[in-house]
Amino acid sequence: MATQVLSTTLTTQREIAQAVEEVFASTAVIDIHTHLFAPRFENLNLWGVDNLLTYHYLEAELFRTSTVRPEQYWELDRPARADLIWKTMFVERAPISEAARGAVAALHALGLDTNAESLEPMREYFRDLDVDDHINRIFRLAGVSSVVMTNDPLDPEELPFWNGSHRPDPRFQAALRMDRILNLWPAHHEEISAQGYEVDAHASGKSIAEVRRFIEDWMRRMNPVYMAVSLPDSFMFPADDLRHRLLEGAILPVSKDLGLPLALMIGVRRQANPTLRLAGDASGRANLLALENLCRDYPDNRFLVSVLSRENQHEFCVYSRKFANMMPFGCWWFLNNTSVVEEITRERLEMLGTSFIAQNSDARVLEQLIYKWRNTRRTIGKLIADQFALLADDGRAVTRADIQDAVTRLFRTNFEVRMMTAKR
Ligand code: RAT
Ligand code: ZN
Repeated sequence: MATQVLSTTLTTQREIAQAVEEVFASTAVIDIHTHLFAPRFENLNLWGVDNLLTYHYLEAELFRTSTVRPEQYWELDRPARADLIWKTMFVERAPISEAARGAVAALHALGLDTNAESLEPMREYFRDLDVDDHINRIFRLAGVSSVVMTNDPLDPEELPFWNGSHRPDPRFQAALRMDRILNLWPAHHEEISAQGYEVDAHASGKSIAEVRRFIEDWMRRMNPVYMAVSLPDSFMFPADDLRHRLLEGAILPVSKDLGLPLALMIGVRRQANPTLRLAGDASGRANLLALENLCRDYPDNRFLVSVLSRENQHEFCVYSRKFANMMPFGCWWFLNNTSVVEEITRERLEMLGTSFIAQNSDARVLEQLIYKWRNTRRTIGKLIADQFALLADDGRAVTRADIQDAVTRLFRTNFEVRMMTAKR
């Protein structure tokens, strides 16, 4: 784009809105938290209509819409589940919820008939695709340059793919996820022992040092861009618990020494309704004093933070103003709906300017990138345009370069540069 155009002053609200739309359309984002997998992870790399429709956000809605009981649903194979969801939520009624509308947007973007009664023509379409080309096409359609996966070194399904040599795929970066270690130690510590580390049920003796060695070894194997954990609404730090000892003795020191951010995703109530499996998690208000204590007491550590409860968002913004070692990111999970994204992102723009990471998709199925990023561009685009229109009104010349700079920070460099540069 010519410098002249970049430096032209935009005066009307309309010019500003149009420039934001154009800048957004031409800026590929980095999707810093997803559950997608590179093709080398074979069956973990989810794509296609059956996976798209059996997304757990849609499954949760199915049980409100249909009389099918969870135990009956889980007995079906994936195509039968997808057929049921399609019939109930897309054929028999208009799919107006955010997740349902999203599936429509993704299928429509691929040229598929979203009014079809049967899924067969769509299955036919996906059957013939070359996975690698398809990934490139979806990234292009979604305006995404790379995504960060969620990689758990204790996940038995994932483990086999980390053995031996693999060529890194620049489209998919790793993130070392530690939920099983930090939240579910009693059930999973033996899997750490099975990998050759001397740990016990109480994390006593050499355990903490061994967890550190375990994490460092996995760092070398995965080359992650950050370490991550999701935490319950009851999370507290400091605390007289095992999680505290693991964080203090192993995770925080490794994160600091390797210069790798620790992502804290706070406020999930796992398995509020276990019969719904992955769809059974809920959200709860957390005590953000834990965040204050961590950010203040570990000033040389960097934290990427997302908070799940809407009720926590204002204080979260305030804390973000206090701690430069903390980078807020995204509108997570139950927050990733137009109305809530609008509300909390507007407040972040007002209180933090462009010093946060505006969104991530949390996609689990490749094609979801299309709708999640389309929604984000549409919703957050308006908010950015509003801020610039107010700025122009207040007497500052606004240029396309200003807008490009804001969008690049919010969707790329606050992660790529501010979070990643200290990585060794
Ligand atoms: O958004 C989701 O798909 C959730 O199920 C969770 O995976 C959440 O995003 C997480 O990373 O824990
Ligand atoms: Zn997630």
